[in-house]
Amino acid sequence: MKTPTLEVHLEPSDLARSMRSEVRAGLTSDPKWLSPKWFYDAAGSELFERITELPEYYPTRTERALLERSADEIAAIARPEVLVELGSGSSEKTRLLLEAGRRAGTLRTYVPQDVSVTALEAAAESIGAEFPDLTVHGVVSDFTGSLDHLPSGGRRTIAFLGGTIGNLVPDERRVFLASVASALQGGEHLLLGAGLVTDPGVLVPAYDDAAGVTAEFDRNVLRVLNRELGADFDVDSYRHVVVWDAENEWIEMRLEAPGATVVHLGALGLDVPLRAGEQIRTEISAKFTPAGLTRELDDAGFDTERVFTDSDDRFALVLARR
Ligand code: AVJ
Repeated sequence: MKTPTLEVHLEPSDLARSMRSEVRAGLTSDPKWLSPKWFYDAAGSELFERITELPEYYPTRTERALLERSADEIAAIARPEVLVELGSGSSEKTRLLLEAGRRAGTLRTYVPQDVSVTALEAAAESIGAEFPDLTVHGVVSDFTGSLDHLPSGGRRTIAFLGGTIGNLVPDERRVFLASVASALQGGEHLLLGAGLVTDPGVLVPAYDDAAGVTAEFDRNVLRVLNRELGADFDVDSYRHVVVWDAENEWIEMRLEAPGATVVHLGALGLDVPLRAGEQIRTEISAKFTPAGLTRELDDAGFDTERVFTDSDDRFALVLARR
C-alpha cells in the first residue's frame, strides 16, 4: 500500500475566523440565518450519517443505486486518471467510482477534499488499504475555495456528490460552477449529484423524519455555536421547521425560538434579540430539474454528456465535459 499524503489549506484558525464573521453576519441580518457548514462537528457528522440511513431520506441510497448502475459507463466516457472528490466525507459511495476506474484501467490517483481532517485521514487510510495501487492525496479545504489547489497532470474527473450543490443559492452556484470549469481543461469531466424537484410529500419528510434525527442535526448547529463561540442558546427549546419553497425550488430548514429571548455570544461580544416564534434559517437544499442542471452547467462552460436519473426522478447524476 502507498502511504496517503495530506495537504492542508484550511487551518483551524481559518475556520474559526470564518465562523465568527459568518455567524455575526447571519445573526444580525433579517431574517436571520446560519451557514450549514457549521453542522458538521463530530456529533453533527455522526447525525448526518444516521440521516442517510433513515427511511425518509432517499437521496443517499438513490445516488448510490445510480452509481452502482452507471459507474462503468461514467468511467468509459471520462476515462479518469485522477478522481478528485469535493466534500468527500466518508468516501463511502466513491468506492463505486474507484472500482469502475480500476476496471477501466485508467485510474491512478484519488484526491479526496474535505473540511474535516479527521474524516479525510480515515477515508484516505481505508481507501489506501483497499486500493493498494492507487495514489491517495487528501486536500483539507473548503470546497468553494479548494479548486486552486487541485493537482495538475493526468486527465481529471471532479466528483461533487450527495446533492451538496443544493446548499448554494443560484448566484453562489454560478460562481462555484464557473470556478470548477476554469480549474479543468478541455476534455476533463465533472460528475455532479443533485436532488430533483419532486413531490413535497416526499421532500419534506426527507428533512423532517419521524424519528427526529434531522431535528437533532439541525439543533446541533446551536450546540456548535455554544461551544465554539461561547453562546448560550437553550438548544432543546428550539423547534425544527422544514418548508418547501416552491418558488425557489428549495427546502429550507429553520430553527424557531419558543419565546422572546436574548442570546449572548461571548466570543463575538454580541447580544442577539429573538422574538417569540422567530425563525433562523439553517440550511437551504435546492432541488433541480434535469433541464435546469444542463442549463446551469452550459452557462458555466460545460457540455452535459449524460444525465442518469432513478425511475422516480428524485435524484440525478450528471456527467459533464469541460
Ligand atoms: C449533505 C447538503 C446534501 O441537503 O440533503 C440532510 C444535508 N440536511 N438532511 C441535504 C442534510 C438535512 C444534505 N447535504
